[in-house]
Amino acid sequence: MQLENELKSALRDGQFTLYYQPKIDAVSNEVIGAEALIRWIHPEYGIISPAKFIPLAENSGIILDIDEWVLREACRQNKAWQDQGLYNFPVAVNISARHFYQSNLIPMITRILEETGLDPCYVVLEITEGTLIKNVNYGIQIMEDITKMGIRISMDDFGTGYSSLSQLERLPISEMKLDRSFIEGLTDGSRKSSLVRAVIELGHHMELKVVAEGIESPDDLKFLTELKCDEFQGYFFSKPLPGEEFCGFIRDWD
Ligand code: G
Ligand code: G
Ligand code: MN
Ligand code: NA
Repeated sequence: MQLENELKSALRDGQFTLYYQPKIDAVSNEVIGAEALIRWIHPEYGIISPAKFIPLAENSGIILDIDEWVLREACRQNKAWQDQGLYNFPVAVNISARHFYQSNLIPMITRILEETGLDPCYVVLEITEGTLIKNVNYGIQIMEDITKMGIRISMDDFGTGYSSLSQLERLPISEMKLDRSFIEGLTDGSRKSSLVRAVIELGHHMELKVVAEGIESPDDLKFLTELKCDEFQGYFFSKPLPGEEFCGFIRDWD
């Protein structure tokens, strides 16, 4: 409860920061995107994981302000790095389920794009399958409004939540991110690897890019490459990094 009460002042006092984790193209081996991940630098407790405070923020409603701050900061930073000639690739931002159905979502996104001058083609919104449980028809309508703006949508934690395959075909998404649990402990010829292969094929039949999260080892990379995954994200390439370090990572990458 105490942390929950501190969220508002934390936002006001600038205690949140974004880390960035690169996404790597399976074929070209180039960095082709980054996911922005929030961290709370607490004056007393140090770095607090979003796994801990995002649920509290959703509870208290302050998540709307946090999501807005994250989107603005990610767009501002992406535009600044592009202007500095560092790169040209999209930034992916997580939108909480609670925020998704707010009527101010689209106006908020529009305003932030205007303010920051970032082209919408450089923004990806990551939503989880669970977001659609509430109301799939309305959810799809919102997704369509977002994609009409030129923003792409990625289905995060794919395979762990709603997973209604009958609806998948209706979703205006451009990418599915296979949840880490699919990648953990993959071995050749196992039932799990058959499942992952089938899911990746399904994604490709739906004309989606398939991203594997949680790539931690050369073996993970080898398996997922063989299974024709399109993009990778994980500690094997890089942990989520503070902005400065992320710049260094991009400069050194080849
Ligand atoms: O970065 P980390 O692996 O600790 O993130 C833990 C969880 O918090 C993940 O489920 C991630 O999607 C979520 N998360 C991270 N950053 C954000 C954010 O900026 N907004 C929202 N809504 N969730 C986030
Ligand atoms: O739920 P979402 O996919 O948005 O959350 C991403 C989370 O996964 C972040 O908290 C990030 O720190 C974490 N993460 C990223 N790469 C790896 C990895 O290779 N292994 C593990 N265990 N976690 C990872
Ligand atoms: Mn995500
Ligand atoms: Na995920």
